[in-house]
Amino acid sequence: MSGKPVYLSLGSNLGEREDRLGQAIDILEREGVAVLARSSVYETEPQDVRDQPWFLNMAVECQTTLMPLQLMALLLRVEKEIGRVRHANLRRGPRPIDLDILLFGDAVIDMLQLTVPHPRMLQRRFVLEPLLEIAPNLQHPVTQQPLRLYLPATLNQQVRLRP
Ligand code: GSY
Repeated sequence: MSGKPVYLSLGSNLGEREDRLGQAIDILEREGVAVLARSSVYETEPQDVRDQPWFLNMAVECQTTLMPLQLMALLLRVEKEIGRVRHANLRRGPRPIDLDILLFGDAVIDMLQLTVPHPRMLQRRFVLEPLLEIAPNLQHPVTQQPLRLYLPATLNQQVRLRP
């Protein structure tokens, strides 16, 4: 499969968190997404809504023949299959699985349903740290700056490698 590298962020803070991350990767592969690299699993302090369990987060590099909106629809299906019910009144609360497109090659997409690069990725250590582990030389397609330059400003957010 040829094509540009796509980077996804995976997170879970409900139930058997590590199993859920693995399950999500298995389903993506079953659906034809090639997972080329996966980061370590990190235990991370919740952002936005602070009063909730810590997350496990990781990043993966994929290749897919899907277009960005098709990939987003697949991620929503995977979330559903793993048991996530989206609550309109609890948008940033606990979840068995959360899957986000961080980068889709160097595409810049600004649609109602989907924004790529992910709009909050540069402020989140739980995204940057796993992503830089598997792709230390990535540049942000909008700012054209190396992603590693954004990490220092996030170091107050607690993150530890899962043993
Ligand atoms: O945006 C993804 C869900 N999420 C997370 C997360 O995955 N990890 C951490 N540490 N905090 C989060 N807050 C939200 S919302």
